[in-house]
Amino acid sequence: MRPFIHSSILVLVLAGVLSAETGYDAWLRYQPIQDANVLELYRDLPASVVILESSPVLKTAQSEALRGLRSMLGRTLRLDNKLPDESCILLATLAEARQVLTGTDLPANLPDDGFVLKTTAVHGHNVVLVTASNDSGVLYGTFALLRKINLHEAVDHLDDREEPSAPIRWTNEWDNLDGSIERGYAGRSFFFENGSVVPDLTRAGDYARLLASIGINGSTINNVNANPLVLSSDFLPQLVRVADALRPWGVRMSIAVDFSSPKIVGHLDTFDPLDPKVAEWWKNKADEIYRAIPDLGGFLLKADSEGRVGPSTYGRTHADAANVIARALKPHGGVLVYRGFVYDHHMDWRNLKNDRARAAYDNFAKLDGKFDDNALVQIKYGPIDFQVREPVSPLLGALPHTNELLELQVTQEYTGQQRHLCFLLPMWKEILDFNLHASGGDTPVKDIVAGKTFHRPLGGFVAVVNAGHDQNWMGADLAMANLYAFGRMAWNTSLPSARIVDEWTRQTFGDDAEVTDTIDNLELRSWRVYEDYTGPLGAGGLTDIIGVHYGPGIESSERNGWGQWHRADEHGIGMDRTIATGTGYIGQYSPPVAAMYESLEKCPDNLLLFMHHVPYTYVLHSGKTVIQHIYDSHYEGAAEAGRNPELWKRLRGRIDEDRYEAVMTKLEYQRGHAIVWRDAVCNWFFRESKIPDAKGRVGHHPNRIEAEDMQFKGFKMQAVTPWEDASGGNAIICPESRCTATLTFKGPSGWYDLAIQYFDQNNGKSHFSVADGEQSLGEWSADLVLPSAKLDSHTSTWHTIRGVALRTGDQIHIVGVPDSAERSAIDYIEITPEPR
Ligand code: GCW
Repeated sequence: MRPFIHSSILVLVLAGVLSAETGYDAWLRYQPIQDANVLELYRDLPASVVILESSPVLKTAQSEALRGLRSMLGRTLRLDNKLPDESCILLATLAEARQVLTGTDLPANLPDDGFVLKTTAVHGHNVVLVTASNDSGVLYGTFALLRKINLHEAVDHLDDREEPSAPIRWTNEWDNLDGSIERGYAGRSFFFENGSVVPDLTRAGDYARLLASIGINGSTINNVNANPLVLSSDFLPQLVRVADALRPWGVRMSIAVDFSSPKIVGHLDTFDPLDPKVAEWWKNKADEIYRAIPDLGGFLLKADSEGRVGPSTYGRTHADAANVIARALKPHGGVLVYRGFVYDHHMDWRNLKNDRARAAYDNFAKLDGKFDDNALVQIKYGPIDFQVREPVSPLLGALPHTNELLELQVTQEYTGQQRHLCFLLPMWKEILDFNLHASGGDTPVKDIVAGKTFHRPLGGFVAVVNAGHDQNWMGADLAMANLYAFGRMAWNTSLPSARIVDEWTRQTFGDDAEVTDTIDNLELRSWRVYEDYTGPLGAGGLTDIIGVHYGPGIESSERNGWGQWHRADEHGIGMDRTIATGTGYIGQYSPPVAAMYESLEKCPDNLLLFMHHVPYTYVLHSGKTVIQHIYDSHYEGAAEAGRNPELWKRLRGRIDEDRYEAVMTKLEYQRGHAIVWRDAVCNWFFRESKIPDAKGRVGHHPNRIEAEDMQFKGFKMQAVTPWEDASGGNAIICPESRCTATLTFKGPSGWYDLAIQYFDQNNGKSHFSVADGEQSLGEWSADLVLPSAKLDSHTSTWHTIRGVALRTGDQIHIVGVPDSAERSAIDYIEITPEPR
């Protein structure tokens, strides 16, 4: 018998116990390398890491190198501030490197933030050089070096040069000063609470570290629906603290401002952008802020949109509004970002020529060339609003003389709010690679927004992230891939999706092949799967448009002024946006693109209903009718989402238990909610079109027993609105303190899975239990955080009890115990033979 446990095993066991995986470290876990062959790759790595100047960002780079190498290689390097008489890792700007590495061939220049990794030598000693034209570039190079090691790549003969695709790579955070986050799905703000900046900004600094590691160089920290108070002099010291927290990571803070600030904060009698008093006010305000925060990135402005005031108050243009602020920022090197998301949300829905999709182009294309050089127009990728499928915004191709930013969303506002897995990089890549033929030739979106196509001085990429206080930043472990992907894509628009996701998986979960294959595959399929069970053929807008944008709400988009119309009726579906007979939207594209969309024959199926109104019987390129496509895609998508828990199961024991369980819970939830989506959409279109599903599925659920068909004690029937949010349009609710619903099992004896569809509101935590006769089968609390206090498609949830032995004639009882306003509502139970 061996008397001792080997000490390295003990260390490992302890490390496993001590470091519960919360997801906080995200892709920067720097997992210790165990494999001796891999460790061997780094055996000759130098023992010291050197910086020659102690700027905050270079110091950050040095300590990050120490941290990463210590964690991955188990080695603690020496920190030096001059070249030692031995080999070293040198983190230096080009100017510094030139002075000490006289014999090394260094690039004459590099664009800001670009870097070089190079293995070289000085006085016979090996030097691993990370160099760049600015400090941030050195930091990005350091992260690149660490990433290589994290991915187990050799680093002994380095000769890499990387340049960012575009100068601006920012996040927008829609954080309110009260600590809430608009369209945030990961808890409260880590910047603000109760009208102030939080006392402890550690978390903000850790967030900046994550951003820096993927090359993001700026962050707008407050909601575009801006509180004017951010510009009050009293608030400035607080902003200074946030800027201080982000600065060591090379992340420049910027702020969203309210256009009426000269009046509200400055007490002028006007905010007319052409009034000299107003210009003076903006100038003084910028001077004041830059005295305190010299590296502020600039201001972001949402004006004349969704109730925000803007230049229209005085009959001025968006360019007038942008320029008055841009000129105030210019002397300080700041930029003014003006949102292109301007539309009328009181449009008359009866007028078939009205079209929200036209708005951005109609508002801005005519102003091309009128914006100052340090102003940018930030344009959402599609003409509507972050839908699961939209064509590329035509405005992106219509501003050759204006700086542009492409706006994407990491926060999954319309794509499942992080409760559903939806990895958006494949969508973003389609957008980036889309050829707008803006100047007749090849002009992919990625080159236009980077400023390359039209030789603009500024340009780039922005993502609305809305990271929050939840341990894992986005509220879901797998959703973090979207943040990682945004940064990597903005840094290098040519990196393939598969490469980016695989980098993320390896760094986040380790390099076990089963783990990487499973997670990469789940992520890469997930956007298509989500699109399949939510929105068909570019129709968009099948969610609850005027509410929380989460579950299905097929008609919510219609008969109101918000303009996300799909115009489905008993005959057909889709918006006619053609030049010939429709809203003329298609005419906003260049001729080759317009010709593709205008023609029914050439229009791709996946955007058909965005561009055309067609009957349900219209036959797609796929050979299916539109209605059959709607049914099939929803059934296929839900079935695919339904398989995800099974796939995830393979990872039990291969990753840490904490994240295994957390992800499994999410995937199980998604499986049930995908069915809510499938049924609501299919039932609604069946009722409307009256065309049955050729495969006989819609409206037929052989394993389903409606709650209203059970025998109940205490429960009462309740109609659900809209009707498609509940199976059969009805649920049962418990108005008493405890209610029971009973059914007699009529199937053959055997093994079954039971799924109970219930409603988990956010105004109570009711309790459910299920029993077979006297024997308990399971119990749970309805305690998910879902965005509604009603019986509806947002709260409809299911709970599965697997592997139950049932006999014909068994009595199954479901007991509900309500809590507060949540009345233990049940929609149905599904009893399915256990899959073999
Ligand atoms: O998508 C919509 C959101 C709003 C948001 C707006 C915008 C911040 O539903 O919550 O407001 O877009 O982008 O300005």
